[in-house]
Amino acid sequence: MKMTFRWFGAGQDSIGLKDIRQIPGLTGIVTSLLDIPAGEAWPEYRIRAMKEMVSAEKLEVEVIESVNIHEDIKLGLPSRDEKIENYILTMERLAKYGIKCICYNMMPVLDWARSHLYYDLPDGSNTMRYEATFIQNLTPEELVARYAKESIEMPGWEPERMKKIRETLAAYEGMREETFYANMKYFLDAIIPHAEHLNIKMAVHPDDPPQPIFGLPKLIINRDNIRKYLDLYPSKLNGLTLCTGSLGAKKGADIPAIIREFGGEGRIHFAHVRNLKFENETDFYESAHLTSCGSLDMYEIMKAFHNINFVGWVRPDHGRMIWDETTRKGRPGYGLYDRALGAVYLQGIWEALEKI
Ligand SMILES: [Mn+2]
Repeated sequence: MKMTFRWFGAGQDSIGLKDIRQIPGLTGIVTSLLDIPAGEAWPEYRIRAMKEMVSAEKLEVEVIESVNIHEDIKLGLPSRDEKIENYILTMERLAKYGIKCICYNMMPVLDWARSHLYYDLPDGSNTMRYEATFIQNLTPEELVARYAKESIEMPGWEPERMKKIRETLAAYEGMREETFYANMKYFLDAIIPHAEHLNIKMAVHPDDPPQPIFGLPKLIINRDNIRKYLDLYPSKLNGLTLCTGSLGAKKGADIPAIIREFGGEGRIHFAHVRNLKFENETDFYESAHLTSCGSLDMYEIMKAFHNINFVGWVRPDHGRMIWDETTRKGRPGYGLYDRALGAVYLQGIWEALEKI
């Protein structure tokens, strides 16, 4: 296991690489070029500059999260071919600079969604929360406006993209699950041969949360659908980002079993490991990483990774905002301190597993 930490990039993150470097046990960061719209090829000079900046702090960058998939690809529009060509160009350029894994997701229109970005917890910290009925009672525009008001820009919620939300939602209306899978297959058929040639591990991130919002198809949400997606192109390079918080937001999901099954086949390349606390069947808030703070058993999750001899990248995921972080305007879920505590906690479990 290699412990990493998400950094949003120069000018995009209020947390600096110098601070991240002081978190014990990290090998590197996971980053992206957030200002480049989905569908465009990443310029080589930008990749080089990012790589140099990270290397200067003696941190590795081997994982990109994310190179986003243009909506035309998910919808299967004729214009998808040009976007796929740009995607492959980006993969080639990233490989040249030592990138070994690309995380992406197949969520239609909306990226991840929460009802509350700063939900107060009794200990004085705050965190993100998902309340199903709250979201169901909002229009898409209201949800977007809510995010715009409460927060700085968040990845996946770029204002330009959100302006067209009604139009994009309409494009998905009536789209059958099988069509969506066929569009995904078209994409994988095009890119995985290049991933094999470049030795870049492609790691799809599950849909978050694992339930439909505004009637949009949500497919990568459970064991069976992950199997279906990975079977669309049976190559080890067509793999998974195992996100405990996304898959775990469906009550009863057996995450250790999913890790053993797909990890045992070498199909898990990257992992987001975090906890959440259920308030009822569908609603939850994002708790501190410890097992005792949430509803997921983090020891069993790390044990499953240990059992499969996981050698990929792990990062702590969303944390609470603690120690007055909110006033510094960190991105919701991506403060420094609680994620740093999470990184150290997960490494503590791992050390114990190694020594048993
Ligand atoms: Mn995740």
